[in-house]
Amino acid sequence: MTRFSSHYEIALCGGGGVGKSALVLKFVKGQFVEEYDPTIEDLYRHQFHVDGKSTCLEILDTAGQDEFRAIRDQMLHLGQGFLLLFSVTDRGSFQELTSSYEAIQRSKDFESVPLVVVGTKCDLVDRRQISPEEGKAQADLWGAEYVETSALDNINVQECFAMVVRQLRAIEDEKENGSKKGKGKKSKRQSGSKDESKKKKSLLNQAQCTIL
Ligand SMILES: Nc1nc2c(ncn2[C@@H]2O[C@H](COP(=O)(O)OP(=O)(O)OP(=O)(O)O)[C@@H](O)[C@H]2O)c(=O)[nH]1
Ligand SMILES: [Mg+2]
Repeated sequence: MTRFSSHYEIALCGGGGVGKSALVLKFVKGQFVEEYDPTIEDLYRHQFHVDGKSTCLEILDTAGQDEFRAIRDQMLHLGQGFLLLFSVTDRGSFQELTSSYEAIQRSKDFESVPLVVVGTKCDLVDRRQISPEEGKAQADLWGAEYVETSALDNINVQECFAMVVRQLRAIEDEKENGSKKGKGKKSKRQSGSKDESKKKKSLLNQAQCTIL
């Protein structure tokens, strides 16, 4: 049986005002934040259970506003898994997803990474501009999962973080099974990820941001 990591680093990306901070604050503190205060960069730590197993997440809440993009792009390589957010009420934020996706891809040298596309603010039914089908089709193109959330109504807030944790665990499972099959031989992917974990250490060690 695979011994999963006790902690993972997750980064939230997406355009300004799509609800990244509201989602993470609902997840970590259980509070919905009504006012919009653009993020430069914040870091959170939160322990929770996924499928009966405890895990600690270090969550990087990145800037969506253009003026802070450079800071965001410097930090993305620290993420192991990503939530890519747009607002279902804002087609512009859906179109902006591609540039966030490309920034993630660049930061990970174009290797595939655990990714969940998140359509936020699904409580705003009358203002919807993107259908679930359109959101899912985009996620499928990137080999990602798709989920819709509402930080206001507490819909799928825990679930979107659990989804990315499951993807990370599945990769660990795959690696462990691969190494058993390879009878101790190091695969290219394994040696790469070891280097990466050395280089990466922890978000908490490297982040210049506020830890909340
Ligand atoms: N109705 C509704 N409003 C939301 C939801 N999530 C966020 N909002 C509102 O949307 C606005 C922007 O939310 P933020 O979480 O600050 O957006 P952000 O993506 O962190 O923005 P940046 O930090 O600039 O990138 C705030 O006024 C929130 O109250 C939601 O699920 N439902
Ligand atoms: Mg924010």
